Amino acid sequence: MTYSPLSVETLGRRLGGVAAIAARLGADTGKWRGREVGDGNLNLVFIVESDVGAVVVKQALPYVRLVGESWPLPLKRSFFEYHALTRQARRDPGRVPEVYHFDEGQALVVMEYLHPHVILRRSLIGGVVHLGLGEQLGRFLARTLFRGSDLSMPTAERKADLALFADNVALCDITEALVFTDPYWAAPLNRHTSPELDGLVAELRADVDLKIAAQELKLKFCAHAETLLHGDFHSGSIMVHGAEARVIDPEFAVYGPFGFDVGMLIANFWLAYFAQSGHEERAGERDAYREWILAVAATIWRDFVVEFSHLWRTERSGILYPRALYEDQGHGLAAEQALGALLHRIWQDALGFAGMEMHRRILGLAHIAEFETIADPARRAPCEAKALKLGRMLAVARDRIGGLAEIHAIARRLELGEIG
Ligand code: SR1
Ligand code: MG
Repeated sequence: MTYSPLSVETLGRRLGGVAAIAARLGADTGKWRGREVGDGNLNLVFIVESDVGAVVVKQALPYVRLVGESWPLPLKRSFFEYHALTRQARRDPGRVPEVYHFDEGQALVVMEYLHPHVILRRSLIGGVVHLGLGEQLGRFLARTLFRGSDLSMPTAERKADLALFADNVALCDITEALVFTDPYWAAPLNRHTSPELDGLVAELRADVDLKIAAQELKLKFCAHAETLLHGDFHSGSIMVHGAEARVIDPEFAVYGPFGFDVGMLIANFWLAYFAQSGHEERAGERDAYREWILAVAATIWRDFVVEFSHLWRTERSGILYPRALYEDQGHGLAAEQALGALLHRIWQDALGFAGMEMHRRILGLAHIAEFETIADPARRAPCEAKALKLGRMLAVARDRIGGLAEIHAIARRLELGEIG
């Protein structure tokens, strides 16, 4: 059958014959209840339930949902999502939804319904704490990034994956344009809180050091194929329930630099930090929550380092930094030194990517609910301005920033209006 988008009405007829789905919902499609719940920028997402079970059906549309049919987008992104999910499931078991069925022609993935999980952004807007969040996300980053690289994989397998994901051209193109280029000029699809931010936006577009930083980071993203990335790792790609976090939506998966996913994710916590004052009914009522957000960011990095270092010492079986050259020659200390240098470079890259993400979510096409749900522009703009300023510092000074404590001290002072 040629590709055709699903609808609530056609779900039963189109999917009823798939054994893996019938095994979960029952074979009587008359008892299936479907609803479309997609609120992302690209795809259709259905929850299909019956009295005996539930599944999620995610189907790519041949265009960008956020923009419409004027922006065509290959269906093949569903293929990349499926392949990324299978690899992430092996590299960090239990952290991504289980895949029940993949249909390449229909560009659809049927997977585990995470319930009663919600998108992490909703919690960050609502002021909800999730214990263990930073630990789980830091470990996921370390495990997927280390195990997807030449530090760990048999190199023939790694090169085959590099070739497979290299075809994810259209989604890379979105990132290359929307993250690294468009925020820094008056690109047609850009928008920002106007007129409140007009002055700052003009300043940033005139900032040549920032433009250079953005293109240096774009070069890393395009050309440094170090490991398999999630590729779109923000708080809309994480579902949470209590103390459990699950990672979804890796359709932007591609080989890229270790620091990319790390920086994009941590940036989303810093964005949420600056959004809090727009959601407070009384000034200061979210002080403790703000501190929790910074603590999560710090824990992500800390546990990324801890787990990555553990894997370096126990699973370094790829062609890079071979044990034969280090430990087996009595040069264990040199291996530790090499690890430290690599982590330091990942840290600097991550800060740069974080700066880009903080800018594009305020200046570009794809904004985030943390800010968008602050209805009053007079309240939203100061939150966004603080994030833009921190983002600029991270991008331009990424090789001169000591540690998270330094960044968080600056974030607090920006928040309090002590610096601007
Ligand atoms: C046109 S797509 C815009 C954004 O949505 C996705 O979630 C990615 O973040 C992309 O950059
Ligand atoms: Mg997504």
